[in-house]
Amino acid sequence: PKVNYLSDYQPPNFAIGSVYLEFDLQPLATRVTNRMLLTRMAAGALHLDGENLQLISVTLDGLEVTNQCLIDENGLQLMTDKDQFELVVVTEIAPQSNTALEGLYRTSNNYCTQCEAEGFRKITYYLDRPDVLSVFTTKIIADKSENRYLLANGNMVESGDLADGKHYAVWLDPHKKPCYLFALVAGNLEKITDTYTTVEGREVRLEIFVEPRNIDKCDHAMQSLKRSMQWDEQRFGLIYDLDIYMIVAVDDFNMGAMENKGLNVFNSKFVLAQPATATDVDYEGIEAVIGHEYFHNWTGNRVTCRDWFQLTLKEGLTVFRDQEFTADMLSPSVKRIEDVKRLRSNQFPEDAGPMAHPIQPQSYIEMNNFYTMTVYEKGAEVVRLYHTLLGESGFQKGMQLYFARHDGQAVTVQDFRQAMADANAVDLAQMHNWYVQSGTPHLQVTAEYYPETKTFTLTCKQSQPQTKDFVPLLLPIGFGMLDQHGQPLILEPTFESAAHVELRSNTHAILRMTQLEQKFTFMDVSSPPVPSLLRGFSAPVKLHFEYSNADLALLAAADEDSFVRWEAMQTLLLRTIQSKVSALQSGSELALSNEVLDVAKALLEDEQLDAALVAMTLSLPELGYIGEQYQEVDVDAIYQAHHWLESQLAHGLQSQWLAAYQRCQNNGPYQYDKIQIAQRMLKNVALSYLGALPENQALVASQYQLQQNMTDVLAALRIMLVHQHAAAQDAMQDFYQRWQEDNLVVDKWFALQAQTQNAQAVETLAVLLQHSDFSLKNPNRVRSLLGVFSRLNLVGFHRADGKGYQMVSEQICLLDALNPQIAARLLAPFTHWKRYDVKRQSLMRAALQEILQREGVSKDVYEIASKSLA
Ligand code: BAL
Ligand code: ZN
Repeated sequence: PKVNYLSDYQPPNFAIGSVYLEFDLQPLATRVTNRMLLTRMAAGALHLDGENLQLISVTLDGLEVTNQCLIDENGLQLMTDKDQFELVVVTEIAPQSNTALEGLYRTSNNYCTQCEAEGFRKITYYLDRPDVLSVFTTKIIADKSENRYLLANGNMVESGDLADGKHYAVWLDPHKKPCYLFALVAGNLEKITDTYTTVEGREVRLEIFVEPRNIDKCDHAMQSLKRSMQWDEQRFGLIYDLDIYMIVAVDDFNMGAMENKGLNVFNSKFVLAQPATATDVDYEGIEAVIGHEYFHNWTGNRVTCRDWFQLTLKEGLTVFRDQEFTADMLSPSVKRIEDVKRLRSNQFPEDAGPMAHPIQPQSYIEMNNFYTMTVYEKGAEVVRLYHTLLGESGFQKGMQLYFARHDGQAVTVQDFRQAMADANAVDLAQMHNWYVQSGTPHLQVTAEYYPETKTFTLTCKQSQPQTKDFVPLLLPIGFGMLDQHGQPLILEPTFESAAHVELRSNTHAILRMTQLEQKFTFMDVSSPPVPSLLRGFSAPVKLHFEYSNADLALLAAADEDSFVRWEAMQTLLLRTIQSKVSALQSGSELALSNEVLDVAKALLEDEQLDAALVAMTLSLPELGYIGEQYQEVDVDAIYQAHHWLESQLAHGLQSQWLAAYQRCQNNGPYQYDKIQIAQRMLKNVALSYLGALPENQALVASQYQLQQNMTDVLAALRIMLVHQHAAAQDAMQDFYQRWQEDNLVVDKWFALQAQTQNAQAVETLAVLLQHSDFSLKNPNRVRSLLGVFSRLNLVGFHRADGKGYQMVSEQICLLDALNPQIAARLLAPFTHWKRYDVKRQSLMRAALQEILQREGVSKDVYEIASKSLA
């Protein structure tokens, strides 16, 4: 397959001033008439992208030229001398047969589209690239009884009835846009409506469309949309620009959602919620994704990407914006910790594996493979670096200049950096290195205290072992110092250090690291301090500092930064698990240290602390993150050690867990607010420890039976399953009976079983694959079962006889023929084969080889499988 390189970028040789699309919708033969006004920008033939299209005719300025077109599997080529002309291309497509869910397809008997990254070429021949911006008019014709609503981007300018039971609508989007932002939806949907009055006093109509059975689950999404609009005005000064904003929820969707101009299409997982069906995590996810897509209207749509290598320009920035939105709506500390966990569990492994790429990739075979944690989440961390370095007001000045310069343009990550630099009159050239180097950087810190001069010196070194010729990054390190009693110390940098130390308060500073190695020295330090490093997780690096367990206990109890407090306790827990892994491997005994128990006890008993932070601090590190610490992952030992520490903490703190559980009970109606969420979080962490002890089975069962809200129900159910409580199977059955008509809840039922690690995990998977509710055609169901099993069920997926690998790889092959994009996603756990023992390595490689050699393998799957075997 062809490889695309950033270095090959050439501007388009034609511009498309306007495009008029007419769709005559039929499930198996939709006719698309595409009328474009083209203007030559440079010499050469006209090449239009197109895939899987049946060409009917091509007309140039009224003359049919169909026979003069060269057609191949990638598109259509036409030679012409003209500099300006109208081209009309008529094609036919079959949305009903489109299982890849890219282009125009059917979902629950409705029509919808997904065009990013390169799906528009499956709808019609076009210059399918983000730097071709055009004004779109869309006419939709369809059977009226089956398609009550006909929707496209912009404002509806005309509609009416036609013969044969059909009707039509015409939509005009006044904003120039690339075709990846095109959308069309038609079907028998229902809607809820509301309005939002902008800060300028303009009224915007808000509409959320869903299948009729879901109409009572849209309120949270609507409230989230209104909060997003208000927040973007208040924090970024950005106002919505059309008279209408529509969201459509569909059950079959490859991504989470899509920011099409004025007509977002959403995976129903990120719209539908009621307390009985959705957890706190779901509610937060909905608010975040609604916000994310809304924020794209400026960062993505008004200013878009020059080419797909710039994807992080809009995604890193928009993820950063949605993170800040959630932080402002709920709790900044909790949100920061959640994001760091996500990054470490999902992006760090990607950056250490064969698919590692910089946030600005340099090449791709299939662009869909680069909608990654790296481009999105590490990209957001890099945007956060600008924010950390420039502060909120400097960052906002940079954003304003970015929009002033580039509104209506398709630009690059360099343009963003230049706006940040120019607006603040600073040199940010070194930030470039974050965009072109892959791999998680290591930050090695050592400290020296000099009693005679009362000075304290930190020596910081940055490196990236896998990156050849690593060049140093501009790396801000959040920093403070505590004395041996946990009191914060006043920071007094020496003259030489002062230029690189930015004091944000008396006790908190940003150390600006620009070299491979750098020293920072502080004066008037009366005794050896404990440094608090990387506060707020100020850069996406792996920090190495030789803390003693006592230092960690002190930081966990007393630091002013909640991330550092959380991190210190997590490191203590991680160390304990690692010691237990070693003990298991060498056949020796290990007892839990009092240190860990004492800190945990103090945190749990302090009722003044934020319950959410306590819950997160006392949750054990995730298995994947523990595995990350090892060159070779000993699956069984890690799982056993994790289990062991859980029961030690459960036993050692039983009365404290019970007290916390009772303290956090709330019998009032469900609210999605910071306080209730925090209470449920701590309550359910407490219950999960309690549930590890057989005597608490009744307590867990009664929480399930109360059926207060999905957060509590699901937590109880998970605990019952994990610890094999006597009532587990009955409860699972009850749950399925209750919710079998609700797809999103059935997804949870599949996911719960898929992630339960026990000796029968593979057999359970086999049974679930045969379940009548399982389907490879629904991406959410595939992710719930196969995605969850292969990512989170270490014991099952990595079963020593290779049955786990075999079962998943067979499904990947079947899926590749239907939906290559989702099939390629499922490969990720196989790509890390180098991290396992020799026997597992060879089983995983064999699975990859088999997948790769399959006849008709898609380029999506080919790219990932071949790169991971190379
Ligand atoms: N642009 C693809 C979906 C998203 O990131 O919003
Ligand atoms: Zn996005």
